[in-house]
Amino acid sequence: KDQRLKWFREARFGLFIHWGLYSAAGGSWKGKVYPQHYAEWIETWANIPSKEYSETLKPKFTAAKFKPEVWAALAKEAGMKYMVITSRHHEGFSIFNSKTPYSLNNPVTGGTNISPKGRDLYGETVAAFKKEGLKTGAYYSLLDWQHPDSYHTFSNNPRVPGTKPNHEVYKTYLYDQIKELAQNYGKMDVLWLDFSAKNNQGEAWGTKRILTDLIKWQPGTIVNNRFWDGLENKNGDIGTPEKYVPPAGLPGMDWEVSHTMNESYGYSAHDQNWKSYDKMMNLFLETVSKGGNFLLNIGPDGEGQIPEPAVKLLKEIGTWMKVNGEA
Ligand code: FUL
Repeated sequence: KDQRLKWFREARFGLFIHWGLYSAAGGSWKGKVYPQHYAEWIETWANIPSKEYSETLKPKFTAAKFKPEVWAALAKEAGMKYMVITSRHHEGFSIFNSKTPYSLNNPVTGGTNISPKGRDLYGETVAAFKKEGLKTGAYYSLLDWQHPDSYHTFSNNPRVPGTKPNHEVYKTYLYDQIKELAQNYGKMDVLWLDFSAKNNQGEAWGTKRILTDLIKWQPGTIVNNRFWDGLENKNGDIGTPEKYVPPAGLPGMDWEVSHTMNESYGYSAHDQNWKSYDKMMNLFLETVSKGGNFLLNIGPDGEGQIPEPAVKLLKEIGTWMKVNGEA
């Protein structure tokens, strides 16, 4: 374990990227703004059936201005040492090209891969960051709001009439997709699972089998702790406090705070509550001085553009890093 965690303990600073169909909604649906903090949860806030959700958002999720090499250069300039991107968030749509039969063709939405034709947005991002010398990892949601056999935790999505969920089918799907992520994109430095809700804990998600095999596919990988027993259990390699710095750190374990620059992880056009540079630096310094890593989030929009205030902040942080000899 010490061997696997060596780079992570030295890294201190990483980039979190939330990017999926929700990015194309930008925190509103049919003209109505949903003020809830997490724009990546719009499907739940606005009670949108998956079919309508994907039919509306797939054409808007164009990635037309997506330049992964610019993202990677920006992260490097900011002094970041690793990057974790949402290969698939709770909505259930993947930015990697999954070849499982369900991803290619399914009764709910037709398909769950959302990269524009001929592209693999996850693969392109990972490759660009590797090129800059950063470690890379996949966020992968255990929750899935559109698969008919998943638990639909926190989703109001109606089930397909006449079907009965068979969680074994969903477990196999999870396993197969994580296997693809682990086998098709070179070295995977982090697997960031999110999350097993309390009422479905234990082996409900099949994570024991996944993790047992993951270590064979990717012997060096680090796994976070959001599976099996819920948030912040002690089963994974790293604790993952969300948007707060635990006052006394997390004694006895490695950990990483994920933080947002405004309120939301996913892109939100109306969330302009950007943290100041001073506030951000305070959070960063508080985290690392207590022994944690800081995973700072950006939420690109459906075209793949990082909001201007976020770019500015990253550059300012980069200047601090340079002055302090960190970058
Ligand atoms: C949470 C998710 O529900 C949020 O949408 C976000 O991804 C955050 C990092 O983790 O559990």
